[in-house]
Amino acid sequence: MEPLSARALTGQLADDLGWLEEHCRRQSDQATAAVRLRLAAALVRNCIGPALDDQPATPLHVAVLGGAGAGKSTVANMLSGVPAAEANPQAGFTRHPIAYASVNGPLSWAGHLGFLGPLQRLAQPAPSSLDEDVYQVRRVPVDPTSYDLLKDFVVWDCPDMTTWASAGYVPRLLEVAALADVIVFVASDERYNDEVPTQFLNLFLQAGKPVVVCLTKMGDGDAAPLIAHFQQEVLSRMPPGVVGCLAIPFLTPAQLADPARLAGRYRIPLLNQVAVLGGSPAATRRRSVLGADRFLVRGIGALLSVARKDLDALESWQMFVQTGRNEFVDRYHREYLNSEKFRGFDEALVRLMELLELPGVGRILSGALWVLRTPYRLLRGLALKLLSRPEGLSRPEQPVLEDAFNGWIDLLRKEAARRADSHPLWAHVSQGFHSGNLAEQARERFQQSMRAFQSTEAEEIERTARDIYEQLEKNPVVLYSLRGGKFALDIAAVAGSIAAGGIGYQDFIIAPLVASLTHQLVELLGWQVVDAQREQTRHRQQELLKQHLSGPMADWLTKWPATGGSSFERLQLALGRIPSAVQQLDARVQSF
Ligand SMILES: Nc1nc2c(ncn2[C@@H]2O[C@H](COP(=O)(O)OP(=O)(O)O)[C@@H](O)[C@H]2O)c(=O)[nH]1
Ligand SMILES: [Mg+2]
Repeated sequence: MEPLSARALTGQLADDLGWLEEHCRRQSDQATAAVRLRLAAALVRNCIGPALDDQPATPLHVAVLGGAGAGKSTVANMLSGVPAAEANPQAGFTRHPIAYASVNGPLSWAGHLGFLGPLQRLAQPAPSSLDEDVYQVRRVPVDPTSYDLLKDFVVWDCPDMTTWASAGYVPRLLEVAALADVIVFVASDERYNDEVPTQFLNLFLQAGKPVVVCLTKMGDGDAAPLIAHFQQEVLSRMPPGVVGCLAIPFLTPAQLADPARLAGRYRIPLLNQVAVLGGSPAATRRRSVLGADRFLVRGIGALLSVARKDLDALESWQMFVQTGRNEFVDRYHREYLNSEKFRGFDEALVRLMELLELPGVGRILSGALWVLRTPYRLLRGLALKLLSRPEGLSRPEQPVLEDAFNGWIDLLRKEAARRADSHPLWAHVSQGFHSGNLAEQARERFQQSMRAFQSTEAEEIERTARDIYEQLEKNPVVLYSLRGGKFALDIAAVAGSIAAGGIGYQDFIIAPLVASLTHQLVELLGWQVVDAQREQTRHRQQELLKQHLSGPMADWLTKWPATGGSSFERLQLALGRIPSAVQQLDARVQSF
């Protein structure tokens, strides 16, 4: 297969991860997995993709993230130096990401295909409370007398992390978190250890993002104890990656309105933490890309484990198809194969015995022996008739096969109905039976396969039976010695017994008896040869059934839920492609 271009590869991978995320969201207990998948897809499209496409490392992106009312907008203003972000007492005021960029800076960074996934860029300025899948870029004028972070960075103010559910505006902040080269995590004195933001913080650290923690709104004297407390209670349980932990105590309205000039005491340490990463943008970007790559490579198992339930359902379906298949084969065996006599083999025995009679002049002698054996033949025929079981016991093959197949399908139908509530896959199968087309399609396939099976089978039986005497016909040396041997045995036995008893009336009884005995002996040997072949044919037939009928049917049934454009087909596609795409991406990132 042609290796995909970097762009096609990242596009496909982000797509597949996105599909899995959607698939998760349809299941009630998969919110965590959906968040991880969303972040993974966003890392591919916003971080790895552009880098592999040679997008310049500048500007770097700093994302301000945290819980509701933590002071994110306030911190975004500290970073940019202008009160451009609407700080608002109303929780959840900011509903979409807003980028603060320098008026003079380039804007090409937003032009990469797939940038921020489903978020559309707003063409017109709008309030940050606009609740849509959008982002906006606000160009801010910078005060030339203070430090300008925006010459190297874009600062992103984001919606609140209030819920772990991957719905509403959470995916929007995940897009920006994935884009970020550095995250400023804001937590206020009142709610510094809220569960949801803390979980997000952990996730971003797993994604290799450097994080600067900003604790806000404490009294001046409480800064140091709060930092110590936060470090002990929260950060000590986190993966590494927190580059700094700062406090911004409660500011005055004047400071809030002019952070560059009036809050420098808190602003400068914060800027230092972030700006240091701007010293070498290429190295910082490379670090972001490697972190994202590691998240994908290490997390691939966890990312795909969301499909565990689907795979389990698929596996249980597969096992059930197999159970049905075993019953199908057993039934064929029980109701047909075991009792089938293969009449062609009886004929083969007759032909074999005929072959052993002498040809030409010998025929007269053979004929004489044949006459001698007449009483035996008559008696034997009678005995066989009396002893043989009635033929009616074995059913013809076709109805047995059809009944067994119907049994198989019925079994699946009932099981699907029984399990329909347990997983969408079973519901899908049950629906397939319900609408009628699954059973119908299966029957059509079965009929086709059955025709192939039966014609191969008939040929095979005929050939094996024919082989029994044809092999002998083709080997004159063996044939003649067998014929001679049998004849010699007949004659010797008859002559011997006459000689032993002398000529007399008794010979009319003894001679036929002895000639019959020797013939019976030879025929017994013949039976053994033919029976062995018959048994072998049964085995062979079982193989043929597997190869032409039960195997292909089981295959087809197993795959049915994942065909015909079903969501399981898409799932299989995603699960099949993601691991190799991650591997290919990793190879490219490593040489990046
Ligand atoms: N007085 C004062 N108010 C603050 C401070 N930090 C945040 N606030 C206020 O707290 C509210 C929420 O802050 P905001 O930055 O909007 O939080 P966000 O929801 O995380 O963006 C706003 O009304 C801010 O003005 C501060 O240091 N001093
Ligand atoms: Mg805000």
